[in-house]
Amino acid sequence: MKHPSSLLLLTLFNFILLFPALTTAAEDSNSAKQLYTQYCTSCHGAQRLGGMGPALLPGNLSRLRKSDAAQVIQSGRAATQMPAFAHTLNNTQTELLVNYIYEEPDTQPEWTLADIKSSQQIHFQQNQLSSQPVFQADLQNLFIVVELGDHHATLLDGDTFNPIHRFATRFALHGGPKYSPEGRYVYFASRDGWISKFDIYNLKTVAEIRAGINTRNMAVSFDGRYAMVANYLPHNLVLLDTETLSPIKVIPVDGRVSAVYTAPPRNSFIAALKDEKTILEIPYRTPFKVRSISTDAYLDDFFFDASYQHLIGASREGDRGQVVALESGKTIATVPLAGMPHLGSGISWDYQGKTVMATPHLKEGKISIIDMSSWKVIKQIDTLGPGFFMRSHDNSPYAWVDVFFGPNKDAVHLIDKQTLEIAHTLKPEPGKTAAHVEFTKDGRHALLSIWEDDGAVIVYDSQTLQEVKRLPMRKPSGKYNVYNKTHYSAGTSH
Ligand code: DHE
Repeated sequence: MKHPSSLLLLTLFNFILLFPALTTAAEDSNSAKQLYTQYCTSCHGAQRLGGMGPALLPGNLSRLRKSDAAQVIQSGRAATQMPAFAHTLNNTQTELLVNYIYEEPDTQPEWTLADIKSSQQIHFQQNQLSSQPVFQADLQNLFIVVELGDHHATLLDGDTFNPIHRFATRFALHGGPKYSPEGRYVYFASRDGWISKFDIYNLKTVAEIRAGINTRNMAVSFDGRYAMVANYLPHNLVLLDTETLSPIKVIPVDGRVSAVYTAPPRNSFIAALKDEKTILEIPYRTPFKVRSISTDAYLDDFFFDASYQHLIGASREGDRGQVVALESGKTIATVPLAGMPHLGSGISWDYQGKTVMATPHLKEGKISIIDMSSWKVIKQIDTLGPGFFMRSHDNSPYAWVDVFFGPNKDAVHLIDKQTLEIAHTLKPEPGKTAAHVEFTKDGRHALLSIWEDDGAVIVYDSQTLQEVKRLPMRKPSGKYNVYNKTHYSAGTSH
């Protein structure tokens, strides 16, 4: 047995040894929190639940090593709004932040069916509103333009290019809004989980609901009855009834959902997971039973052939795409595609009697052209830098692609769809980001964003490439034409 004085000495010794360590740990955690508040909260949310940027919780970072997370903090992340902090944060501060974002939160974030239900806001009952539009225009040739600069959207007449109505949206919309089949309603998803239903005929937001904490995107069924929301947090898909946006079902999944799309000929929604090598198919009918298809790789981004028999998907890190036959669930081909192909931006057209698809790459200045019957890359076109969005129209000889990243962000290439060469390069406003094109219903005009806070939408004659009109807008991002979207035009996003 030890003498009491030696015990005291030992305790003191331990205290001296431990105290600085304890203080440092406490200080570390405080300063990590301070650093997080100062540099990360505005995009990733005070509780790390996501906002403009994704949620930063261990469950959502499972595919990212800590060393890679440190690299992202120091150098930024390609193809996202994440800036580089190398000049602001030293290595110790970066390490503190990395450890902080991999810590489990004090309370696990939850967003249950009850939470979803209680967030629902019905601003107008559908039967109180007119079934006739309160303005005159070709209802099939309307555009919704999302203005990220001040979180608004503009309804634009696609014949006169006059704005019809400008309205507030939720914070940080992401992904293309989705129309009901006849084009009366448009549904928006925000990165922080809000789904809004806007009645175009009455110019009113009629219903809203928060379907998740950190949302990826949403899809609307071909018949317009259901909306499916893909979430990063919680890890689930949420099925809504489009009439009131009431939730029908929460489908828990393993990890984050990469994206969900509607597959009209299959009468189903198709989603892919980011943290499991899995595709999910959910039919548009009760009881919405989930079919699970295993894949050989993670799918961060994917695209379908016109018949929705095949899905081509790729992970951001890999060097090849996978082609999955949806009926059999088998991977039938791999396609060499390095440099982060952005398959979600892919478009397709007829080339020498076959269908080809084109995809930009987020990390390399090139466009890959893939033969959709042999699944071979038939050409890679060098561009002035990595692009984000591609668009065309059956009546346009060109596929338009931006150069979203790098010093040539003000350039837009027009690829001749029959020679597969760059036919023109436009610089609509030197020094300003030019991005995302959409065509009018007849393809005669192409609308392009000057993606800046004091930006504009420029209307081009799509044959002569002359500027027809310039409409000032606050950081206009995507533009979505009712006809092209509701008819699943090959040159546009679905
Ligand atoms: Fe997007 C669509 C994923 C970053 C603006 N983007 C999509 C879709 C996916 C996706 C899966 C299709 C959803 C749909 O339309 O239903 N986006 C990703 C990413 O993984 C990535 C690289 C990283 C991330 O932050 O999530 C990313 N996206 C951005 C941006 O930084 C952009 C430029 C600005 C922003 O809003 O955050 C951006 N993404 C868009 C837009 C669309 C989109 C405008 C719709 C394009 C369309 O024409 O349909």
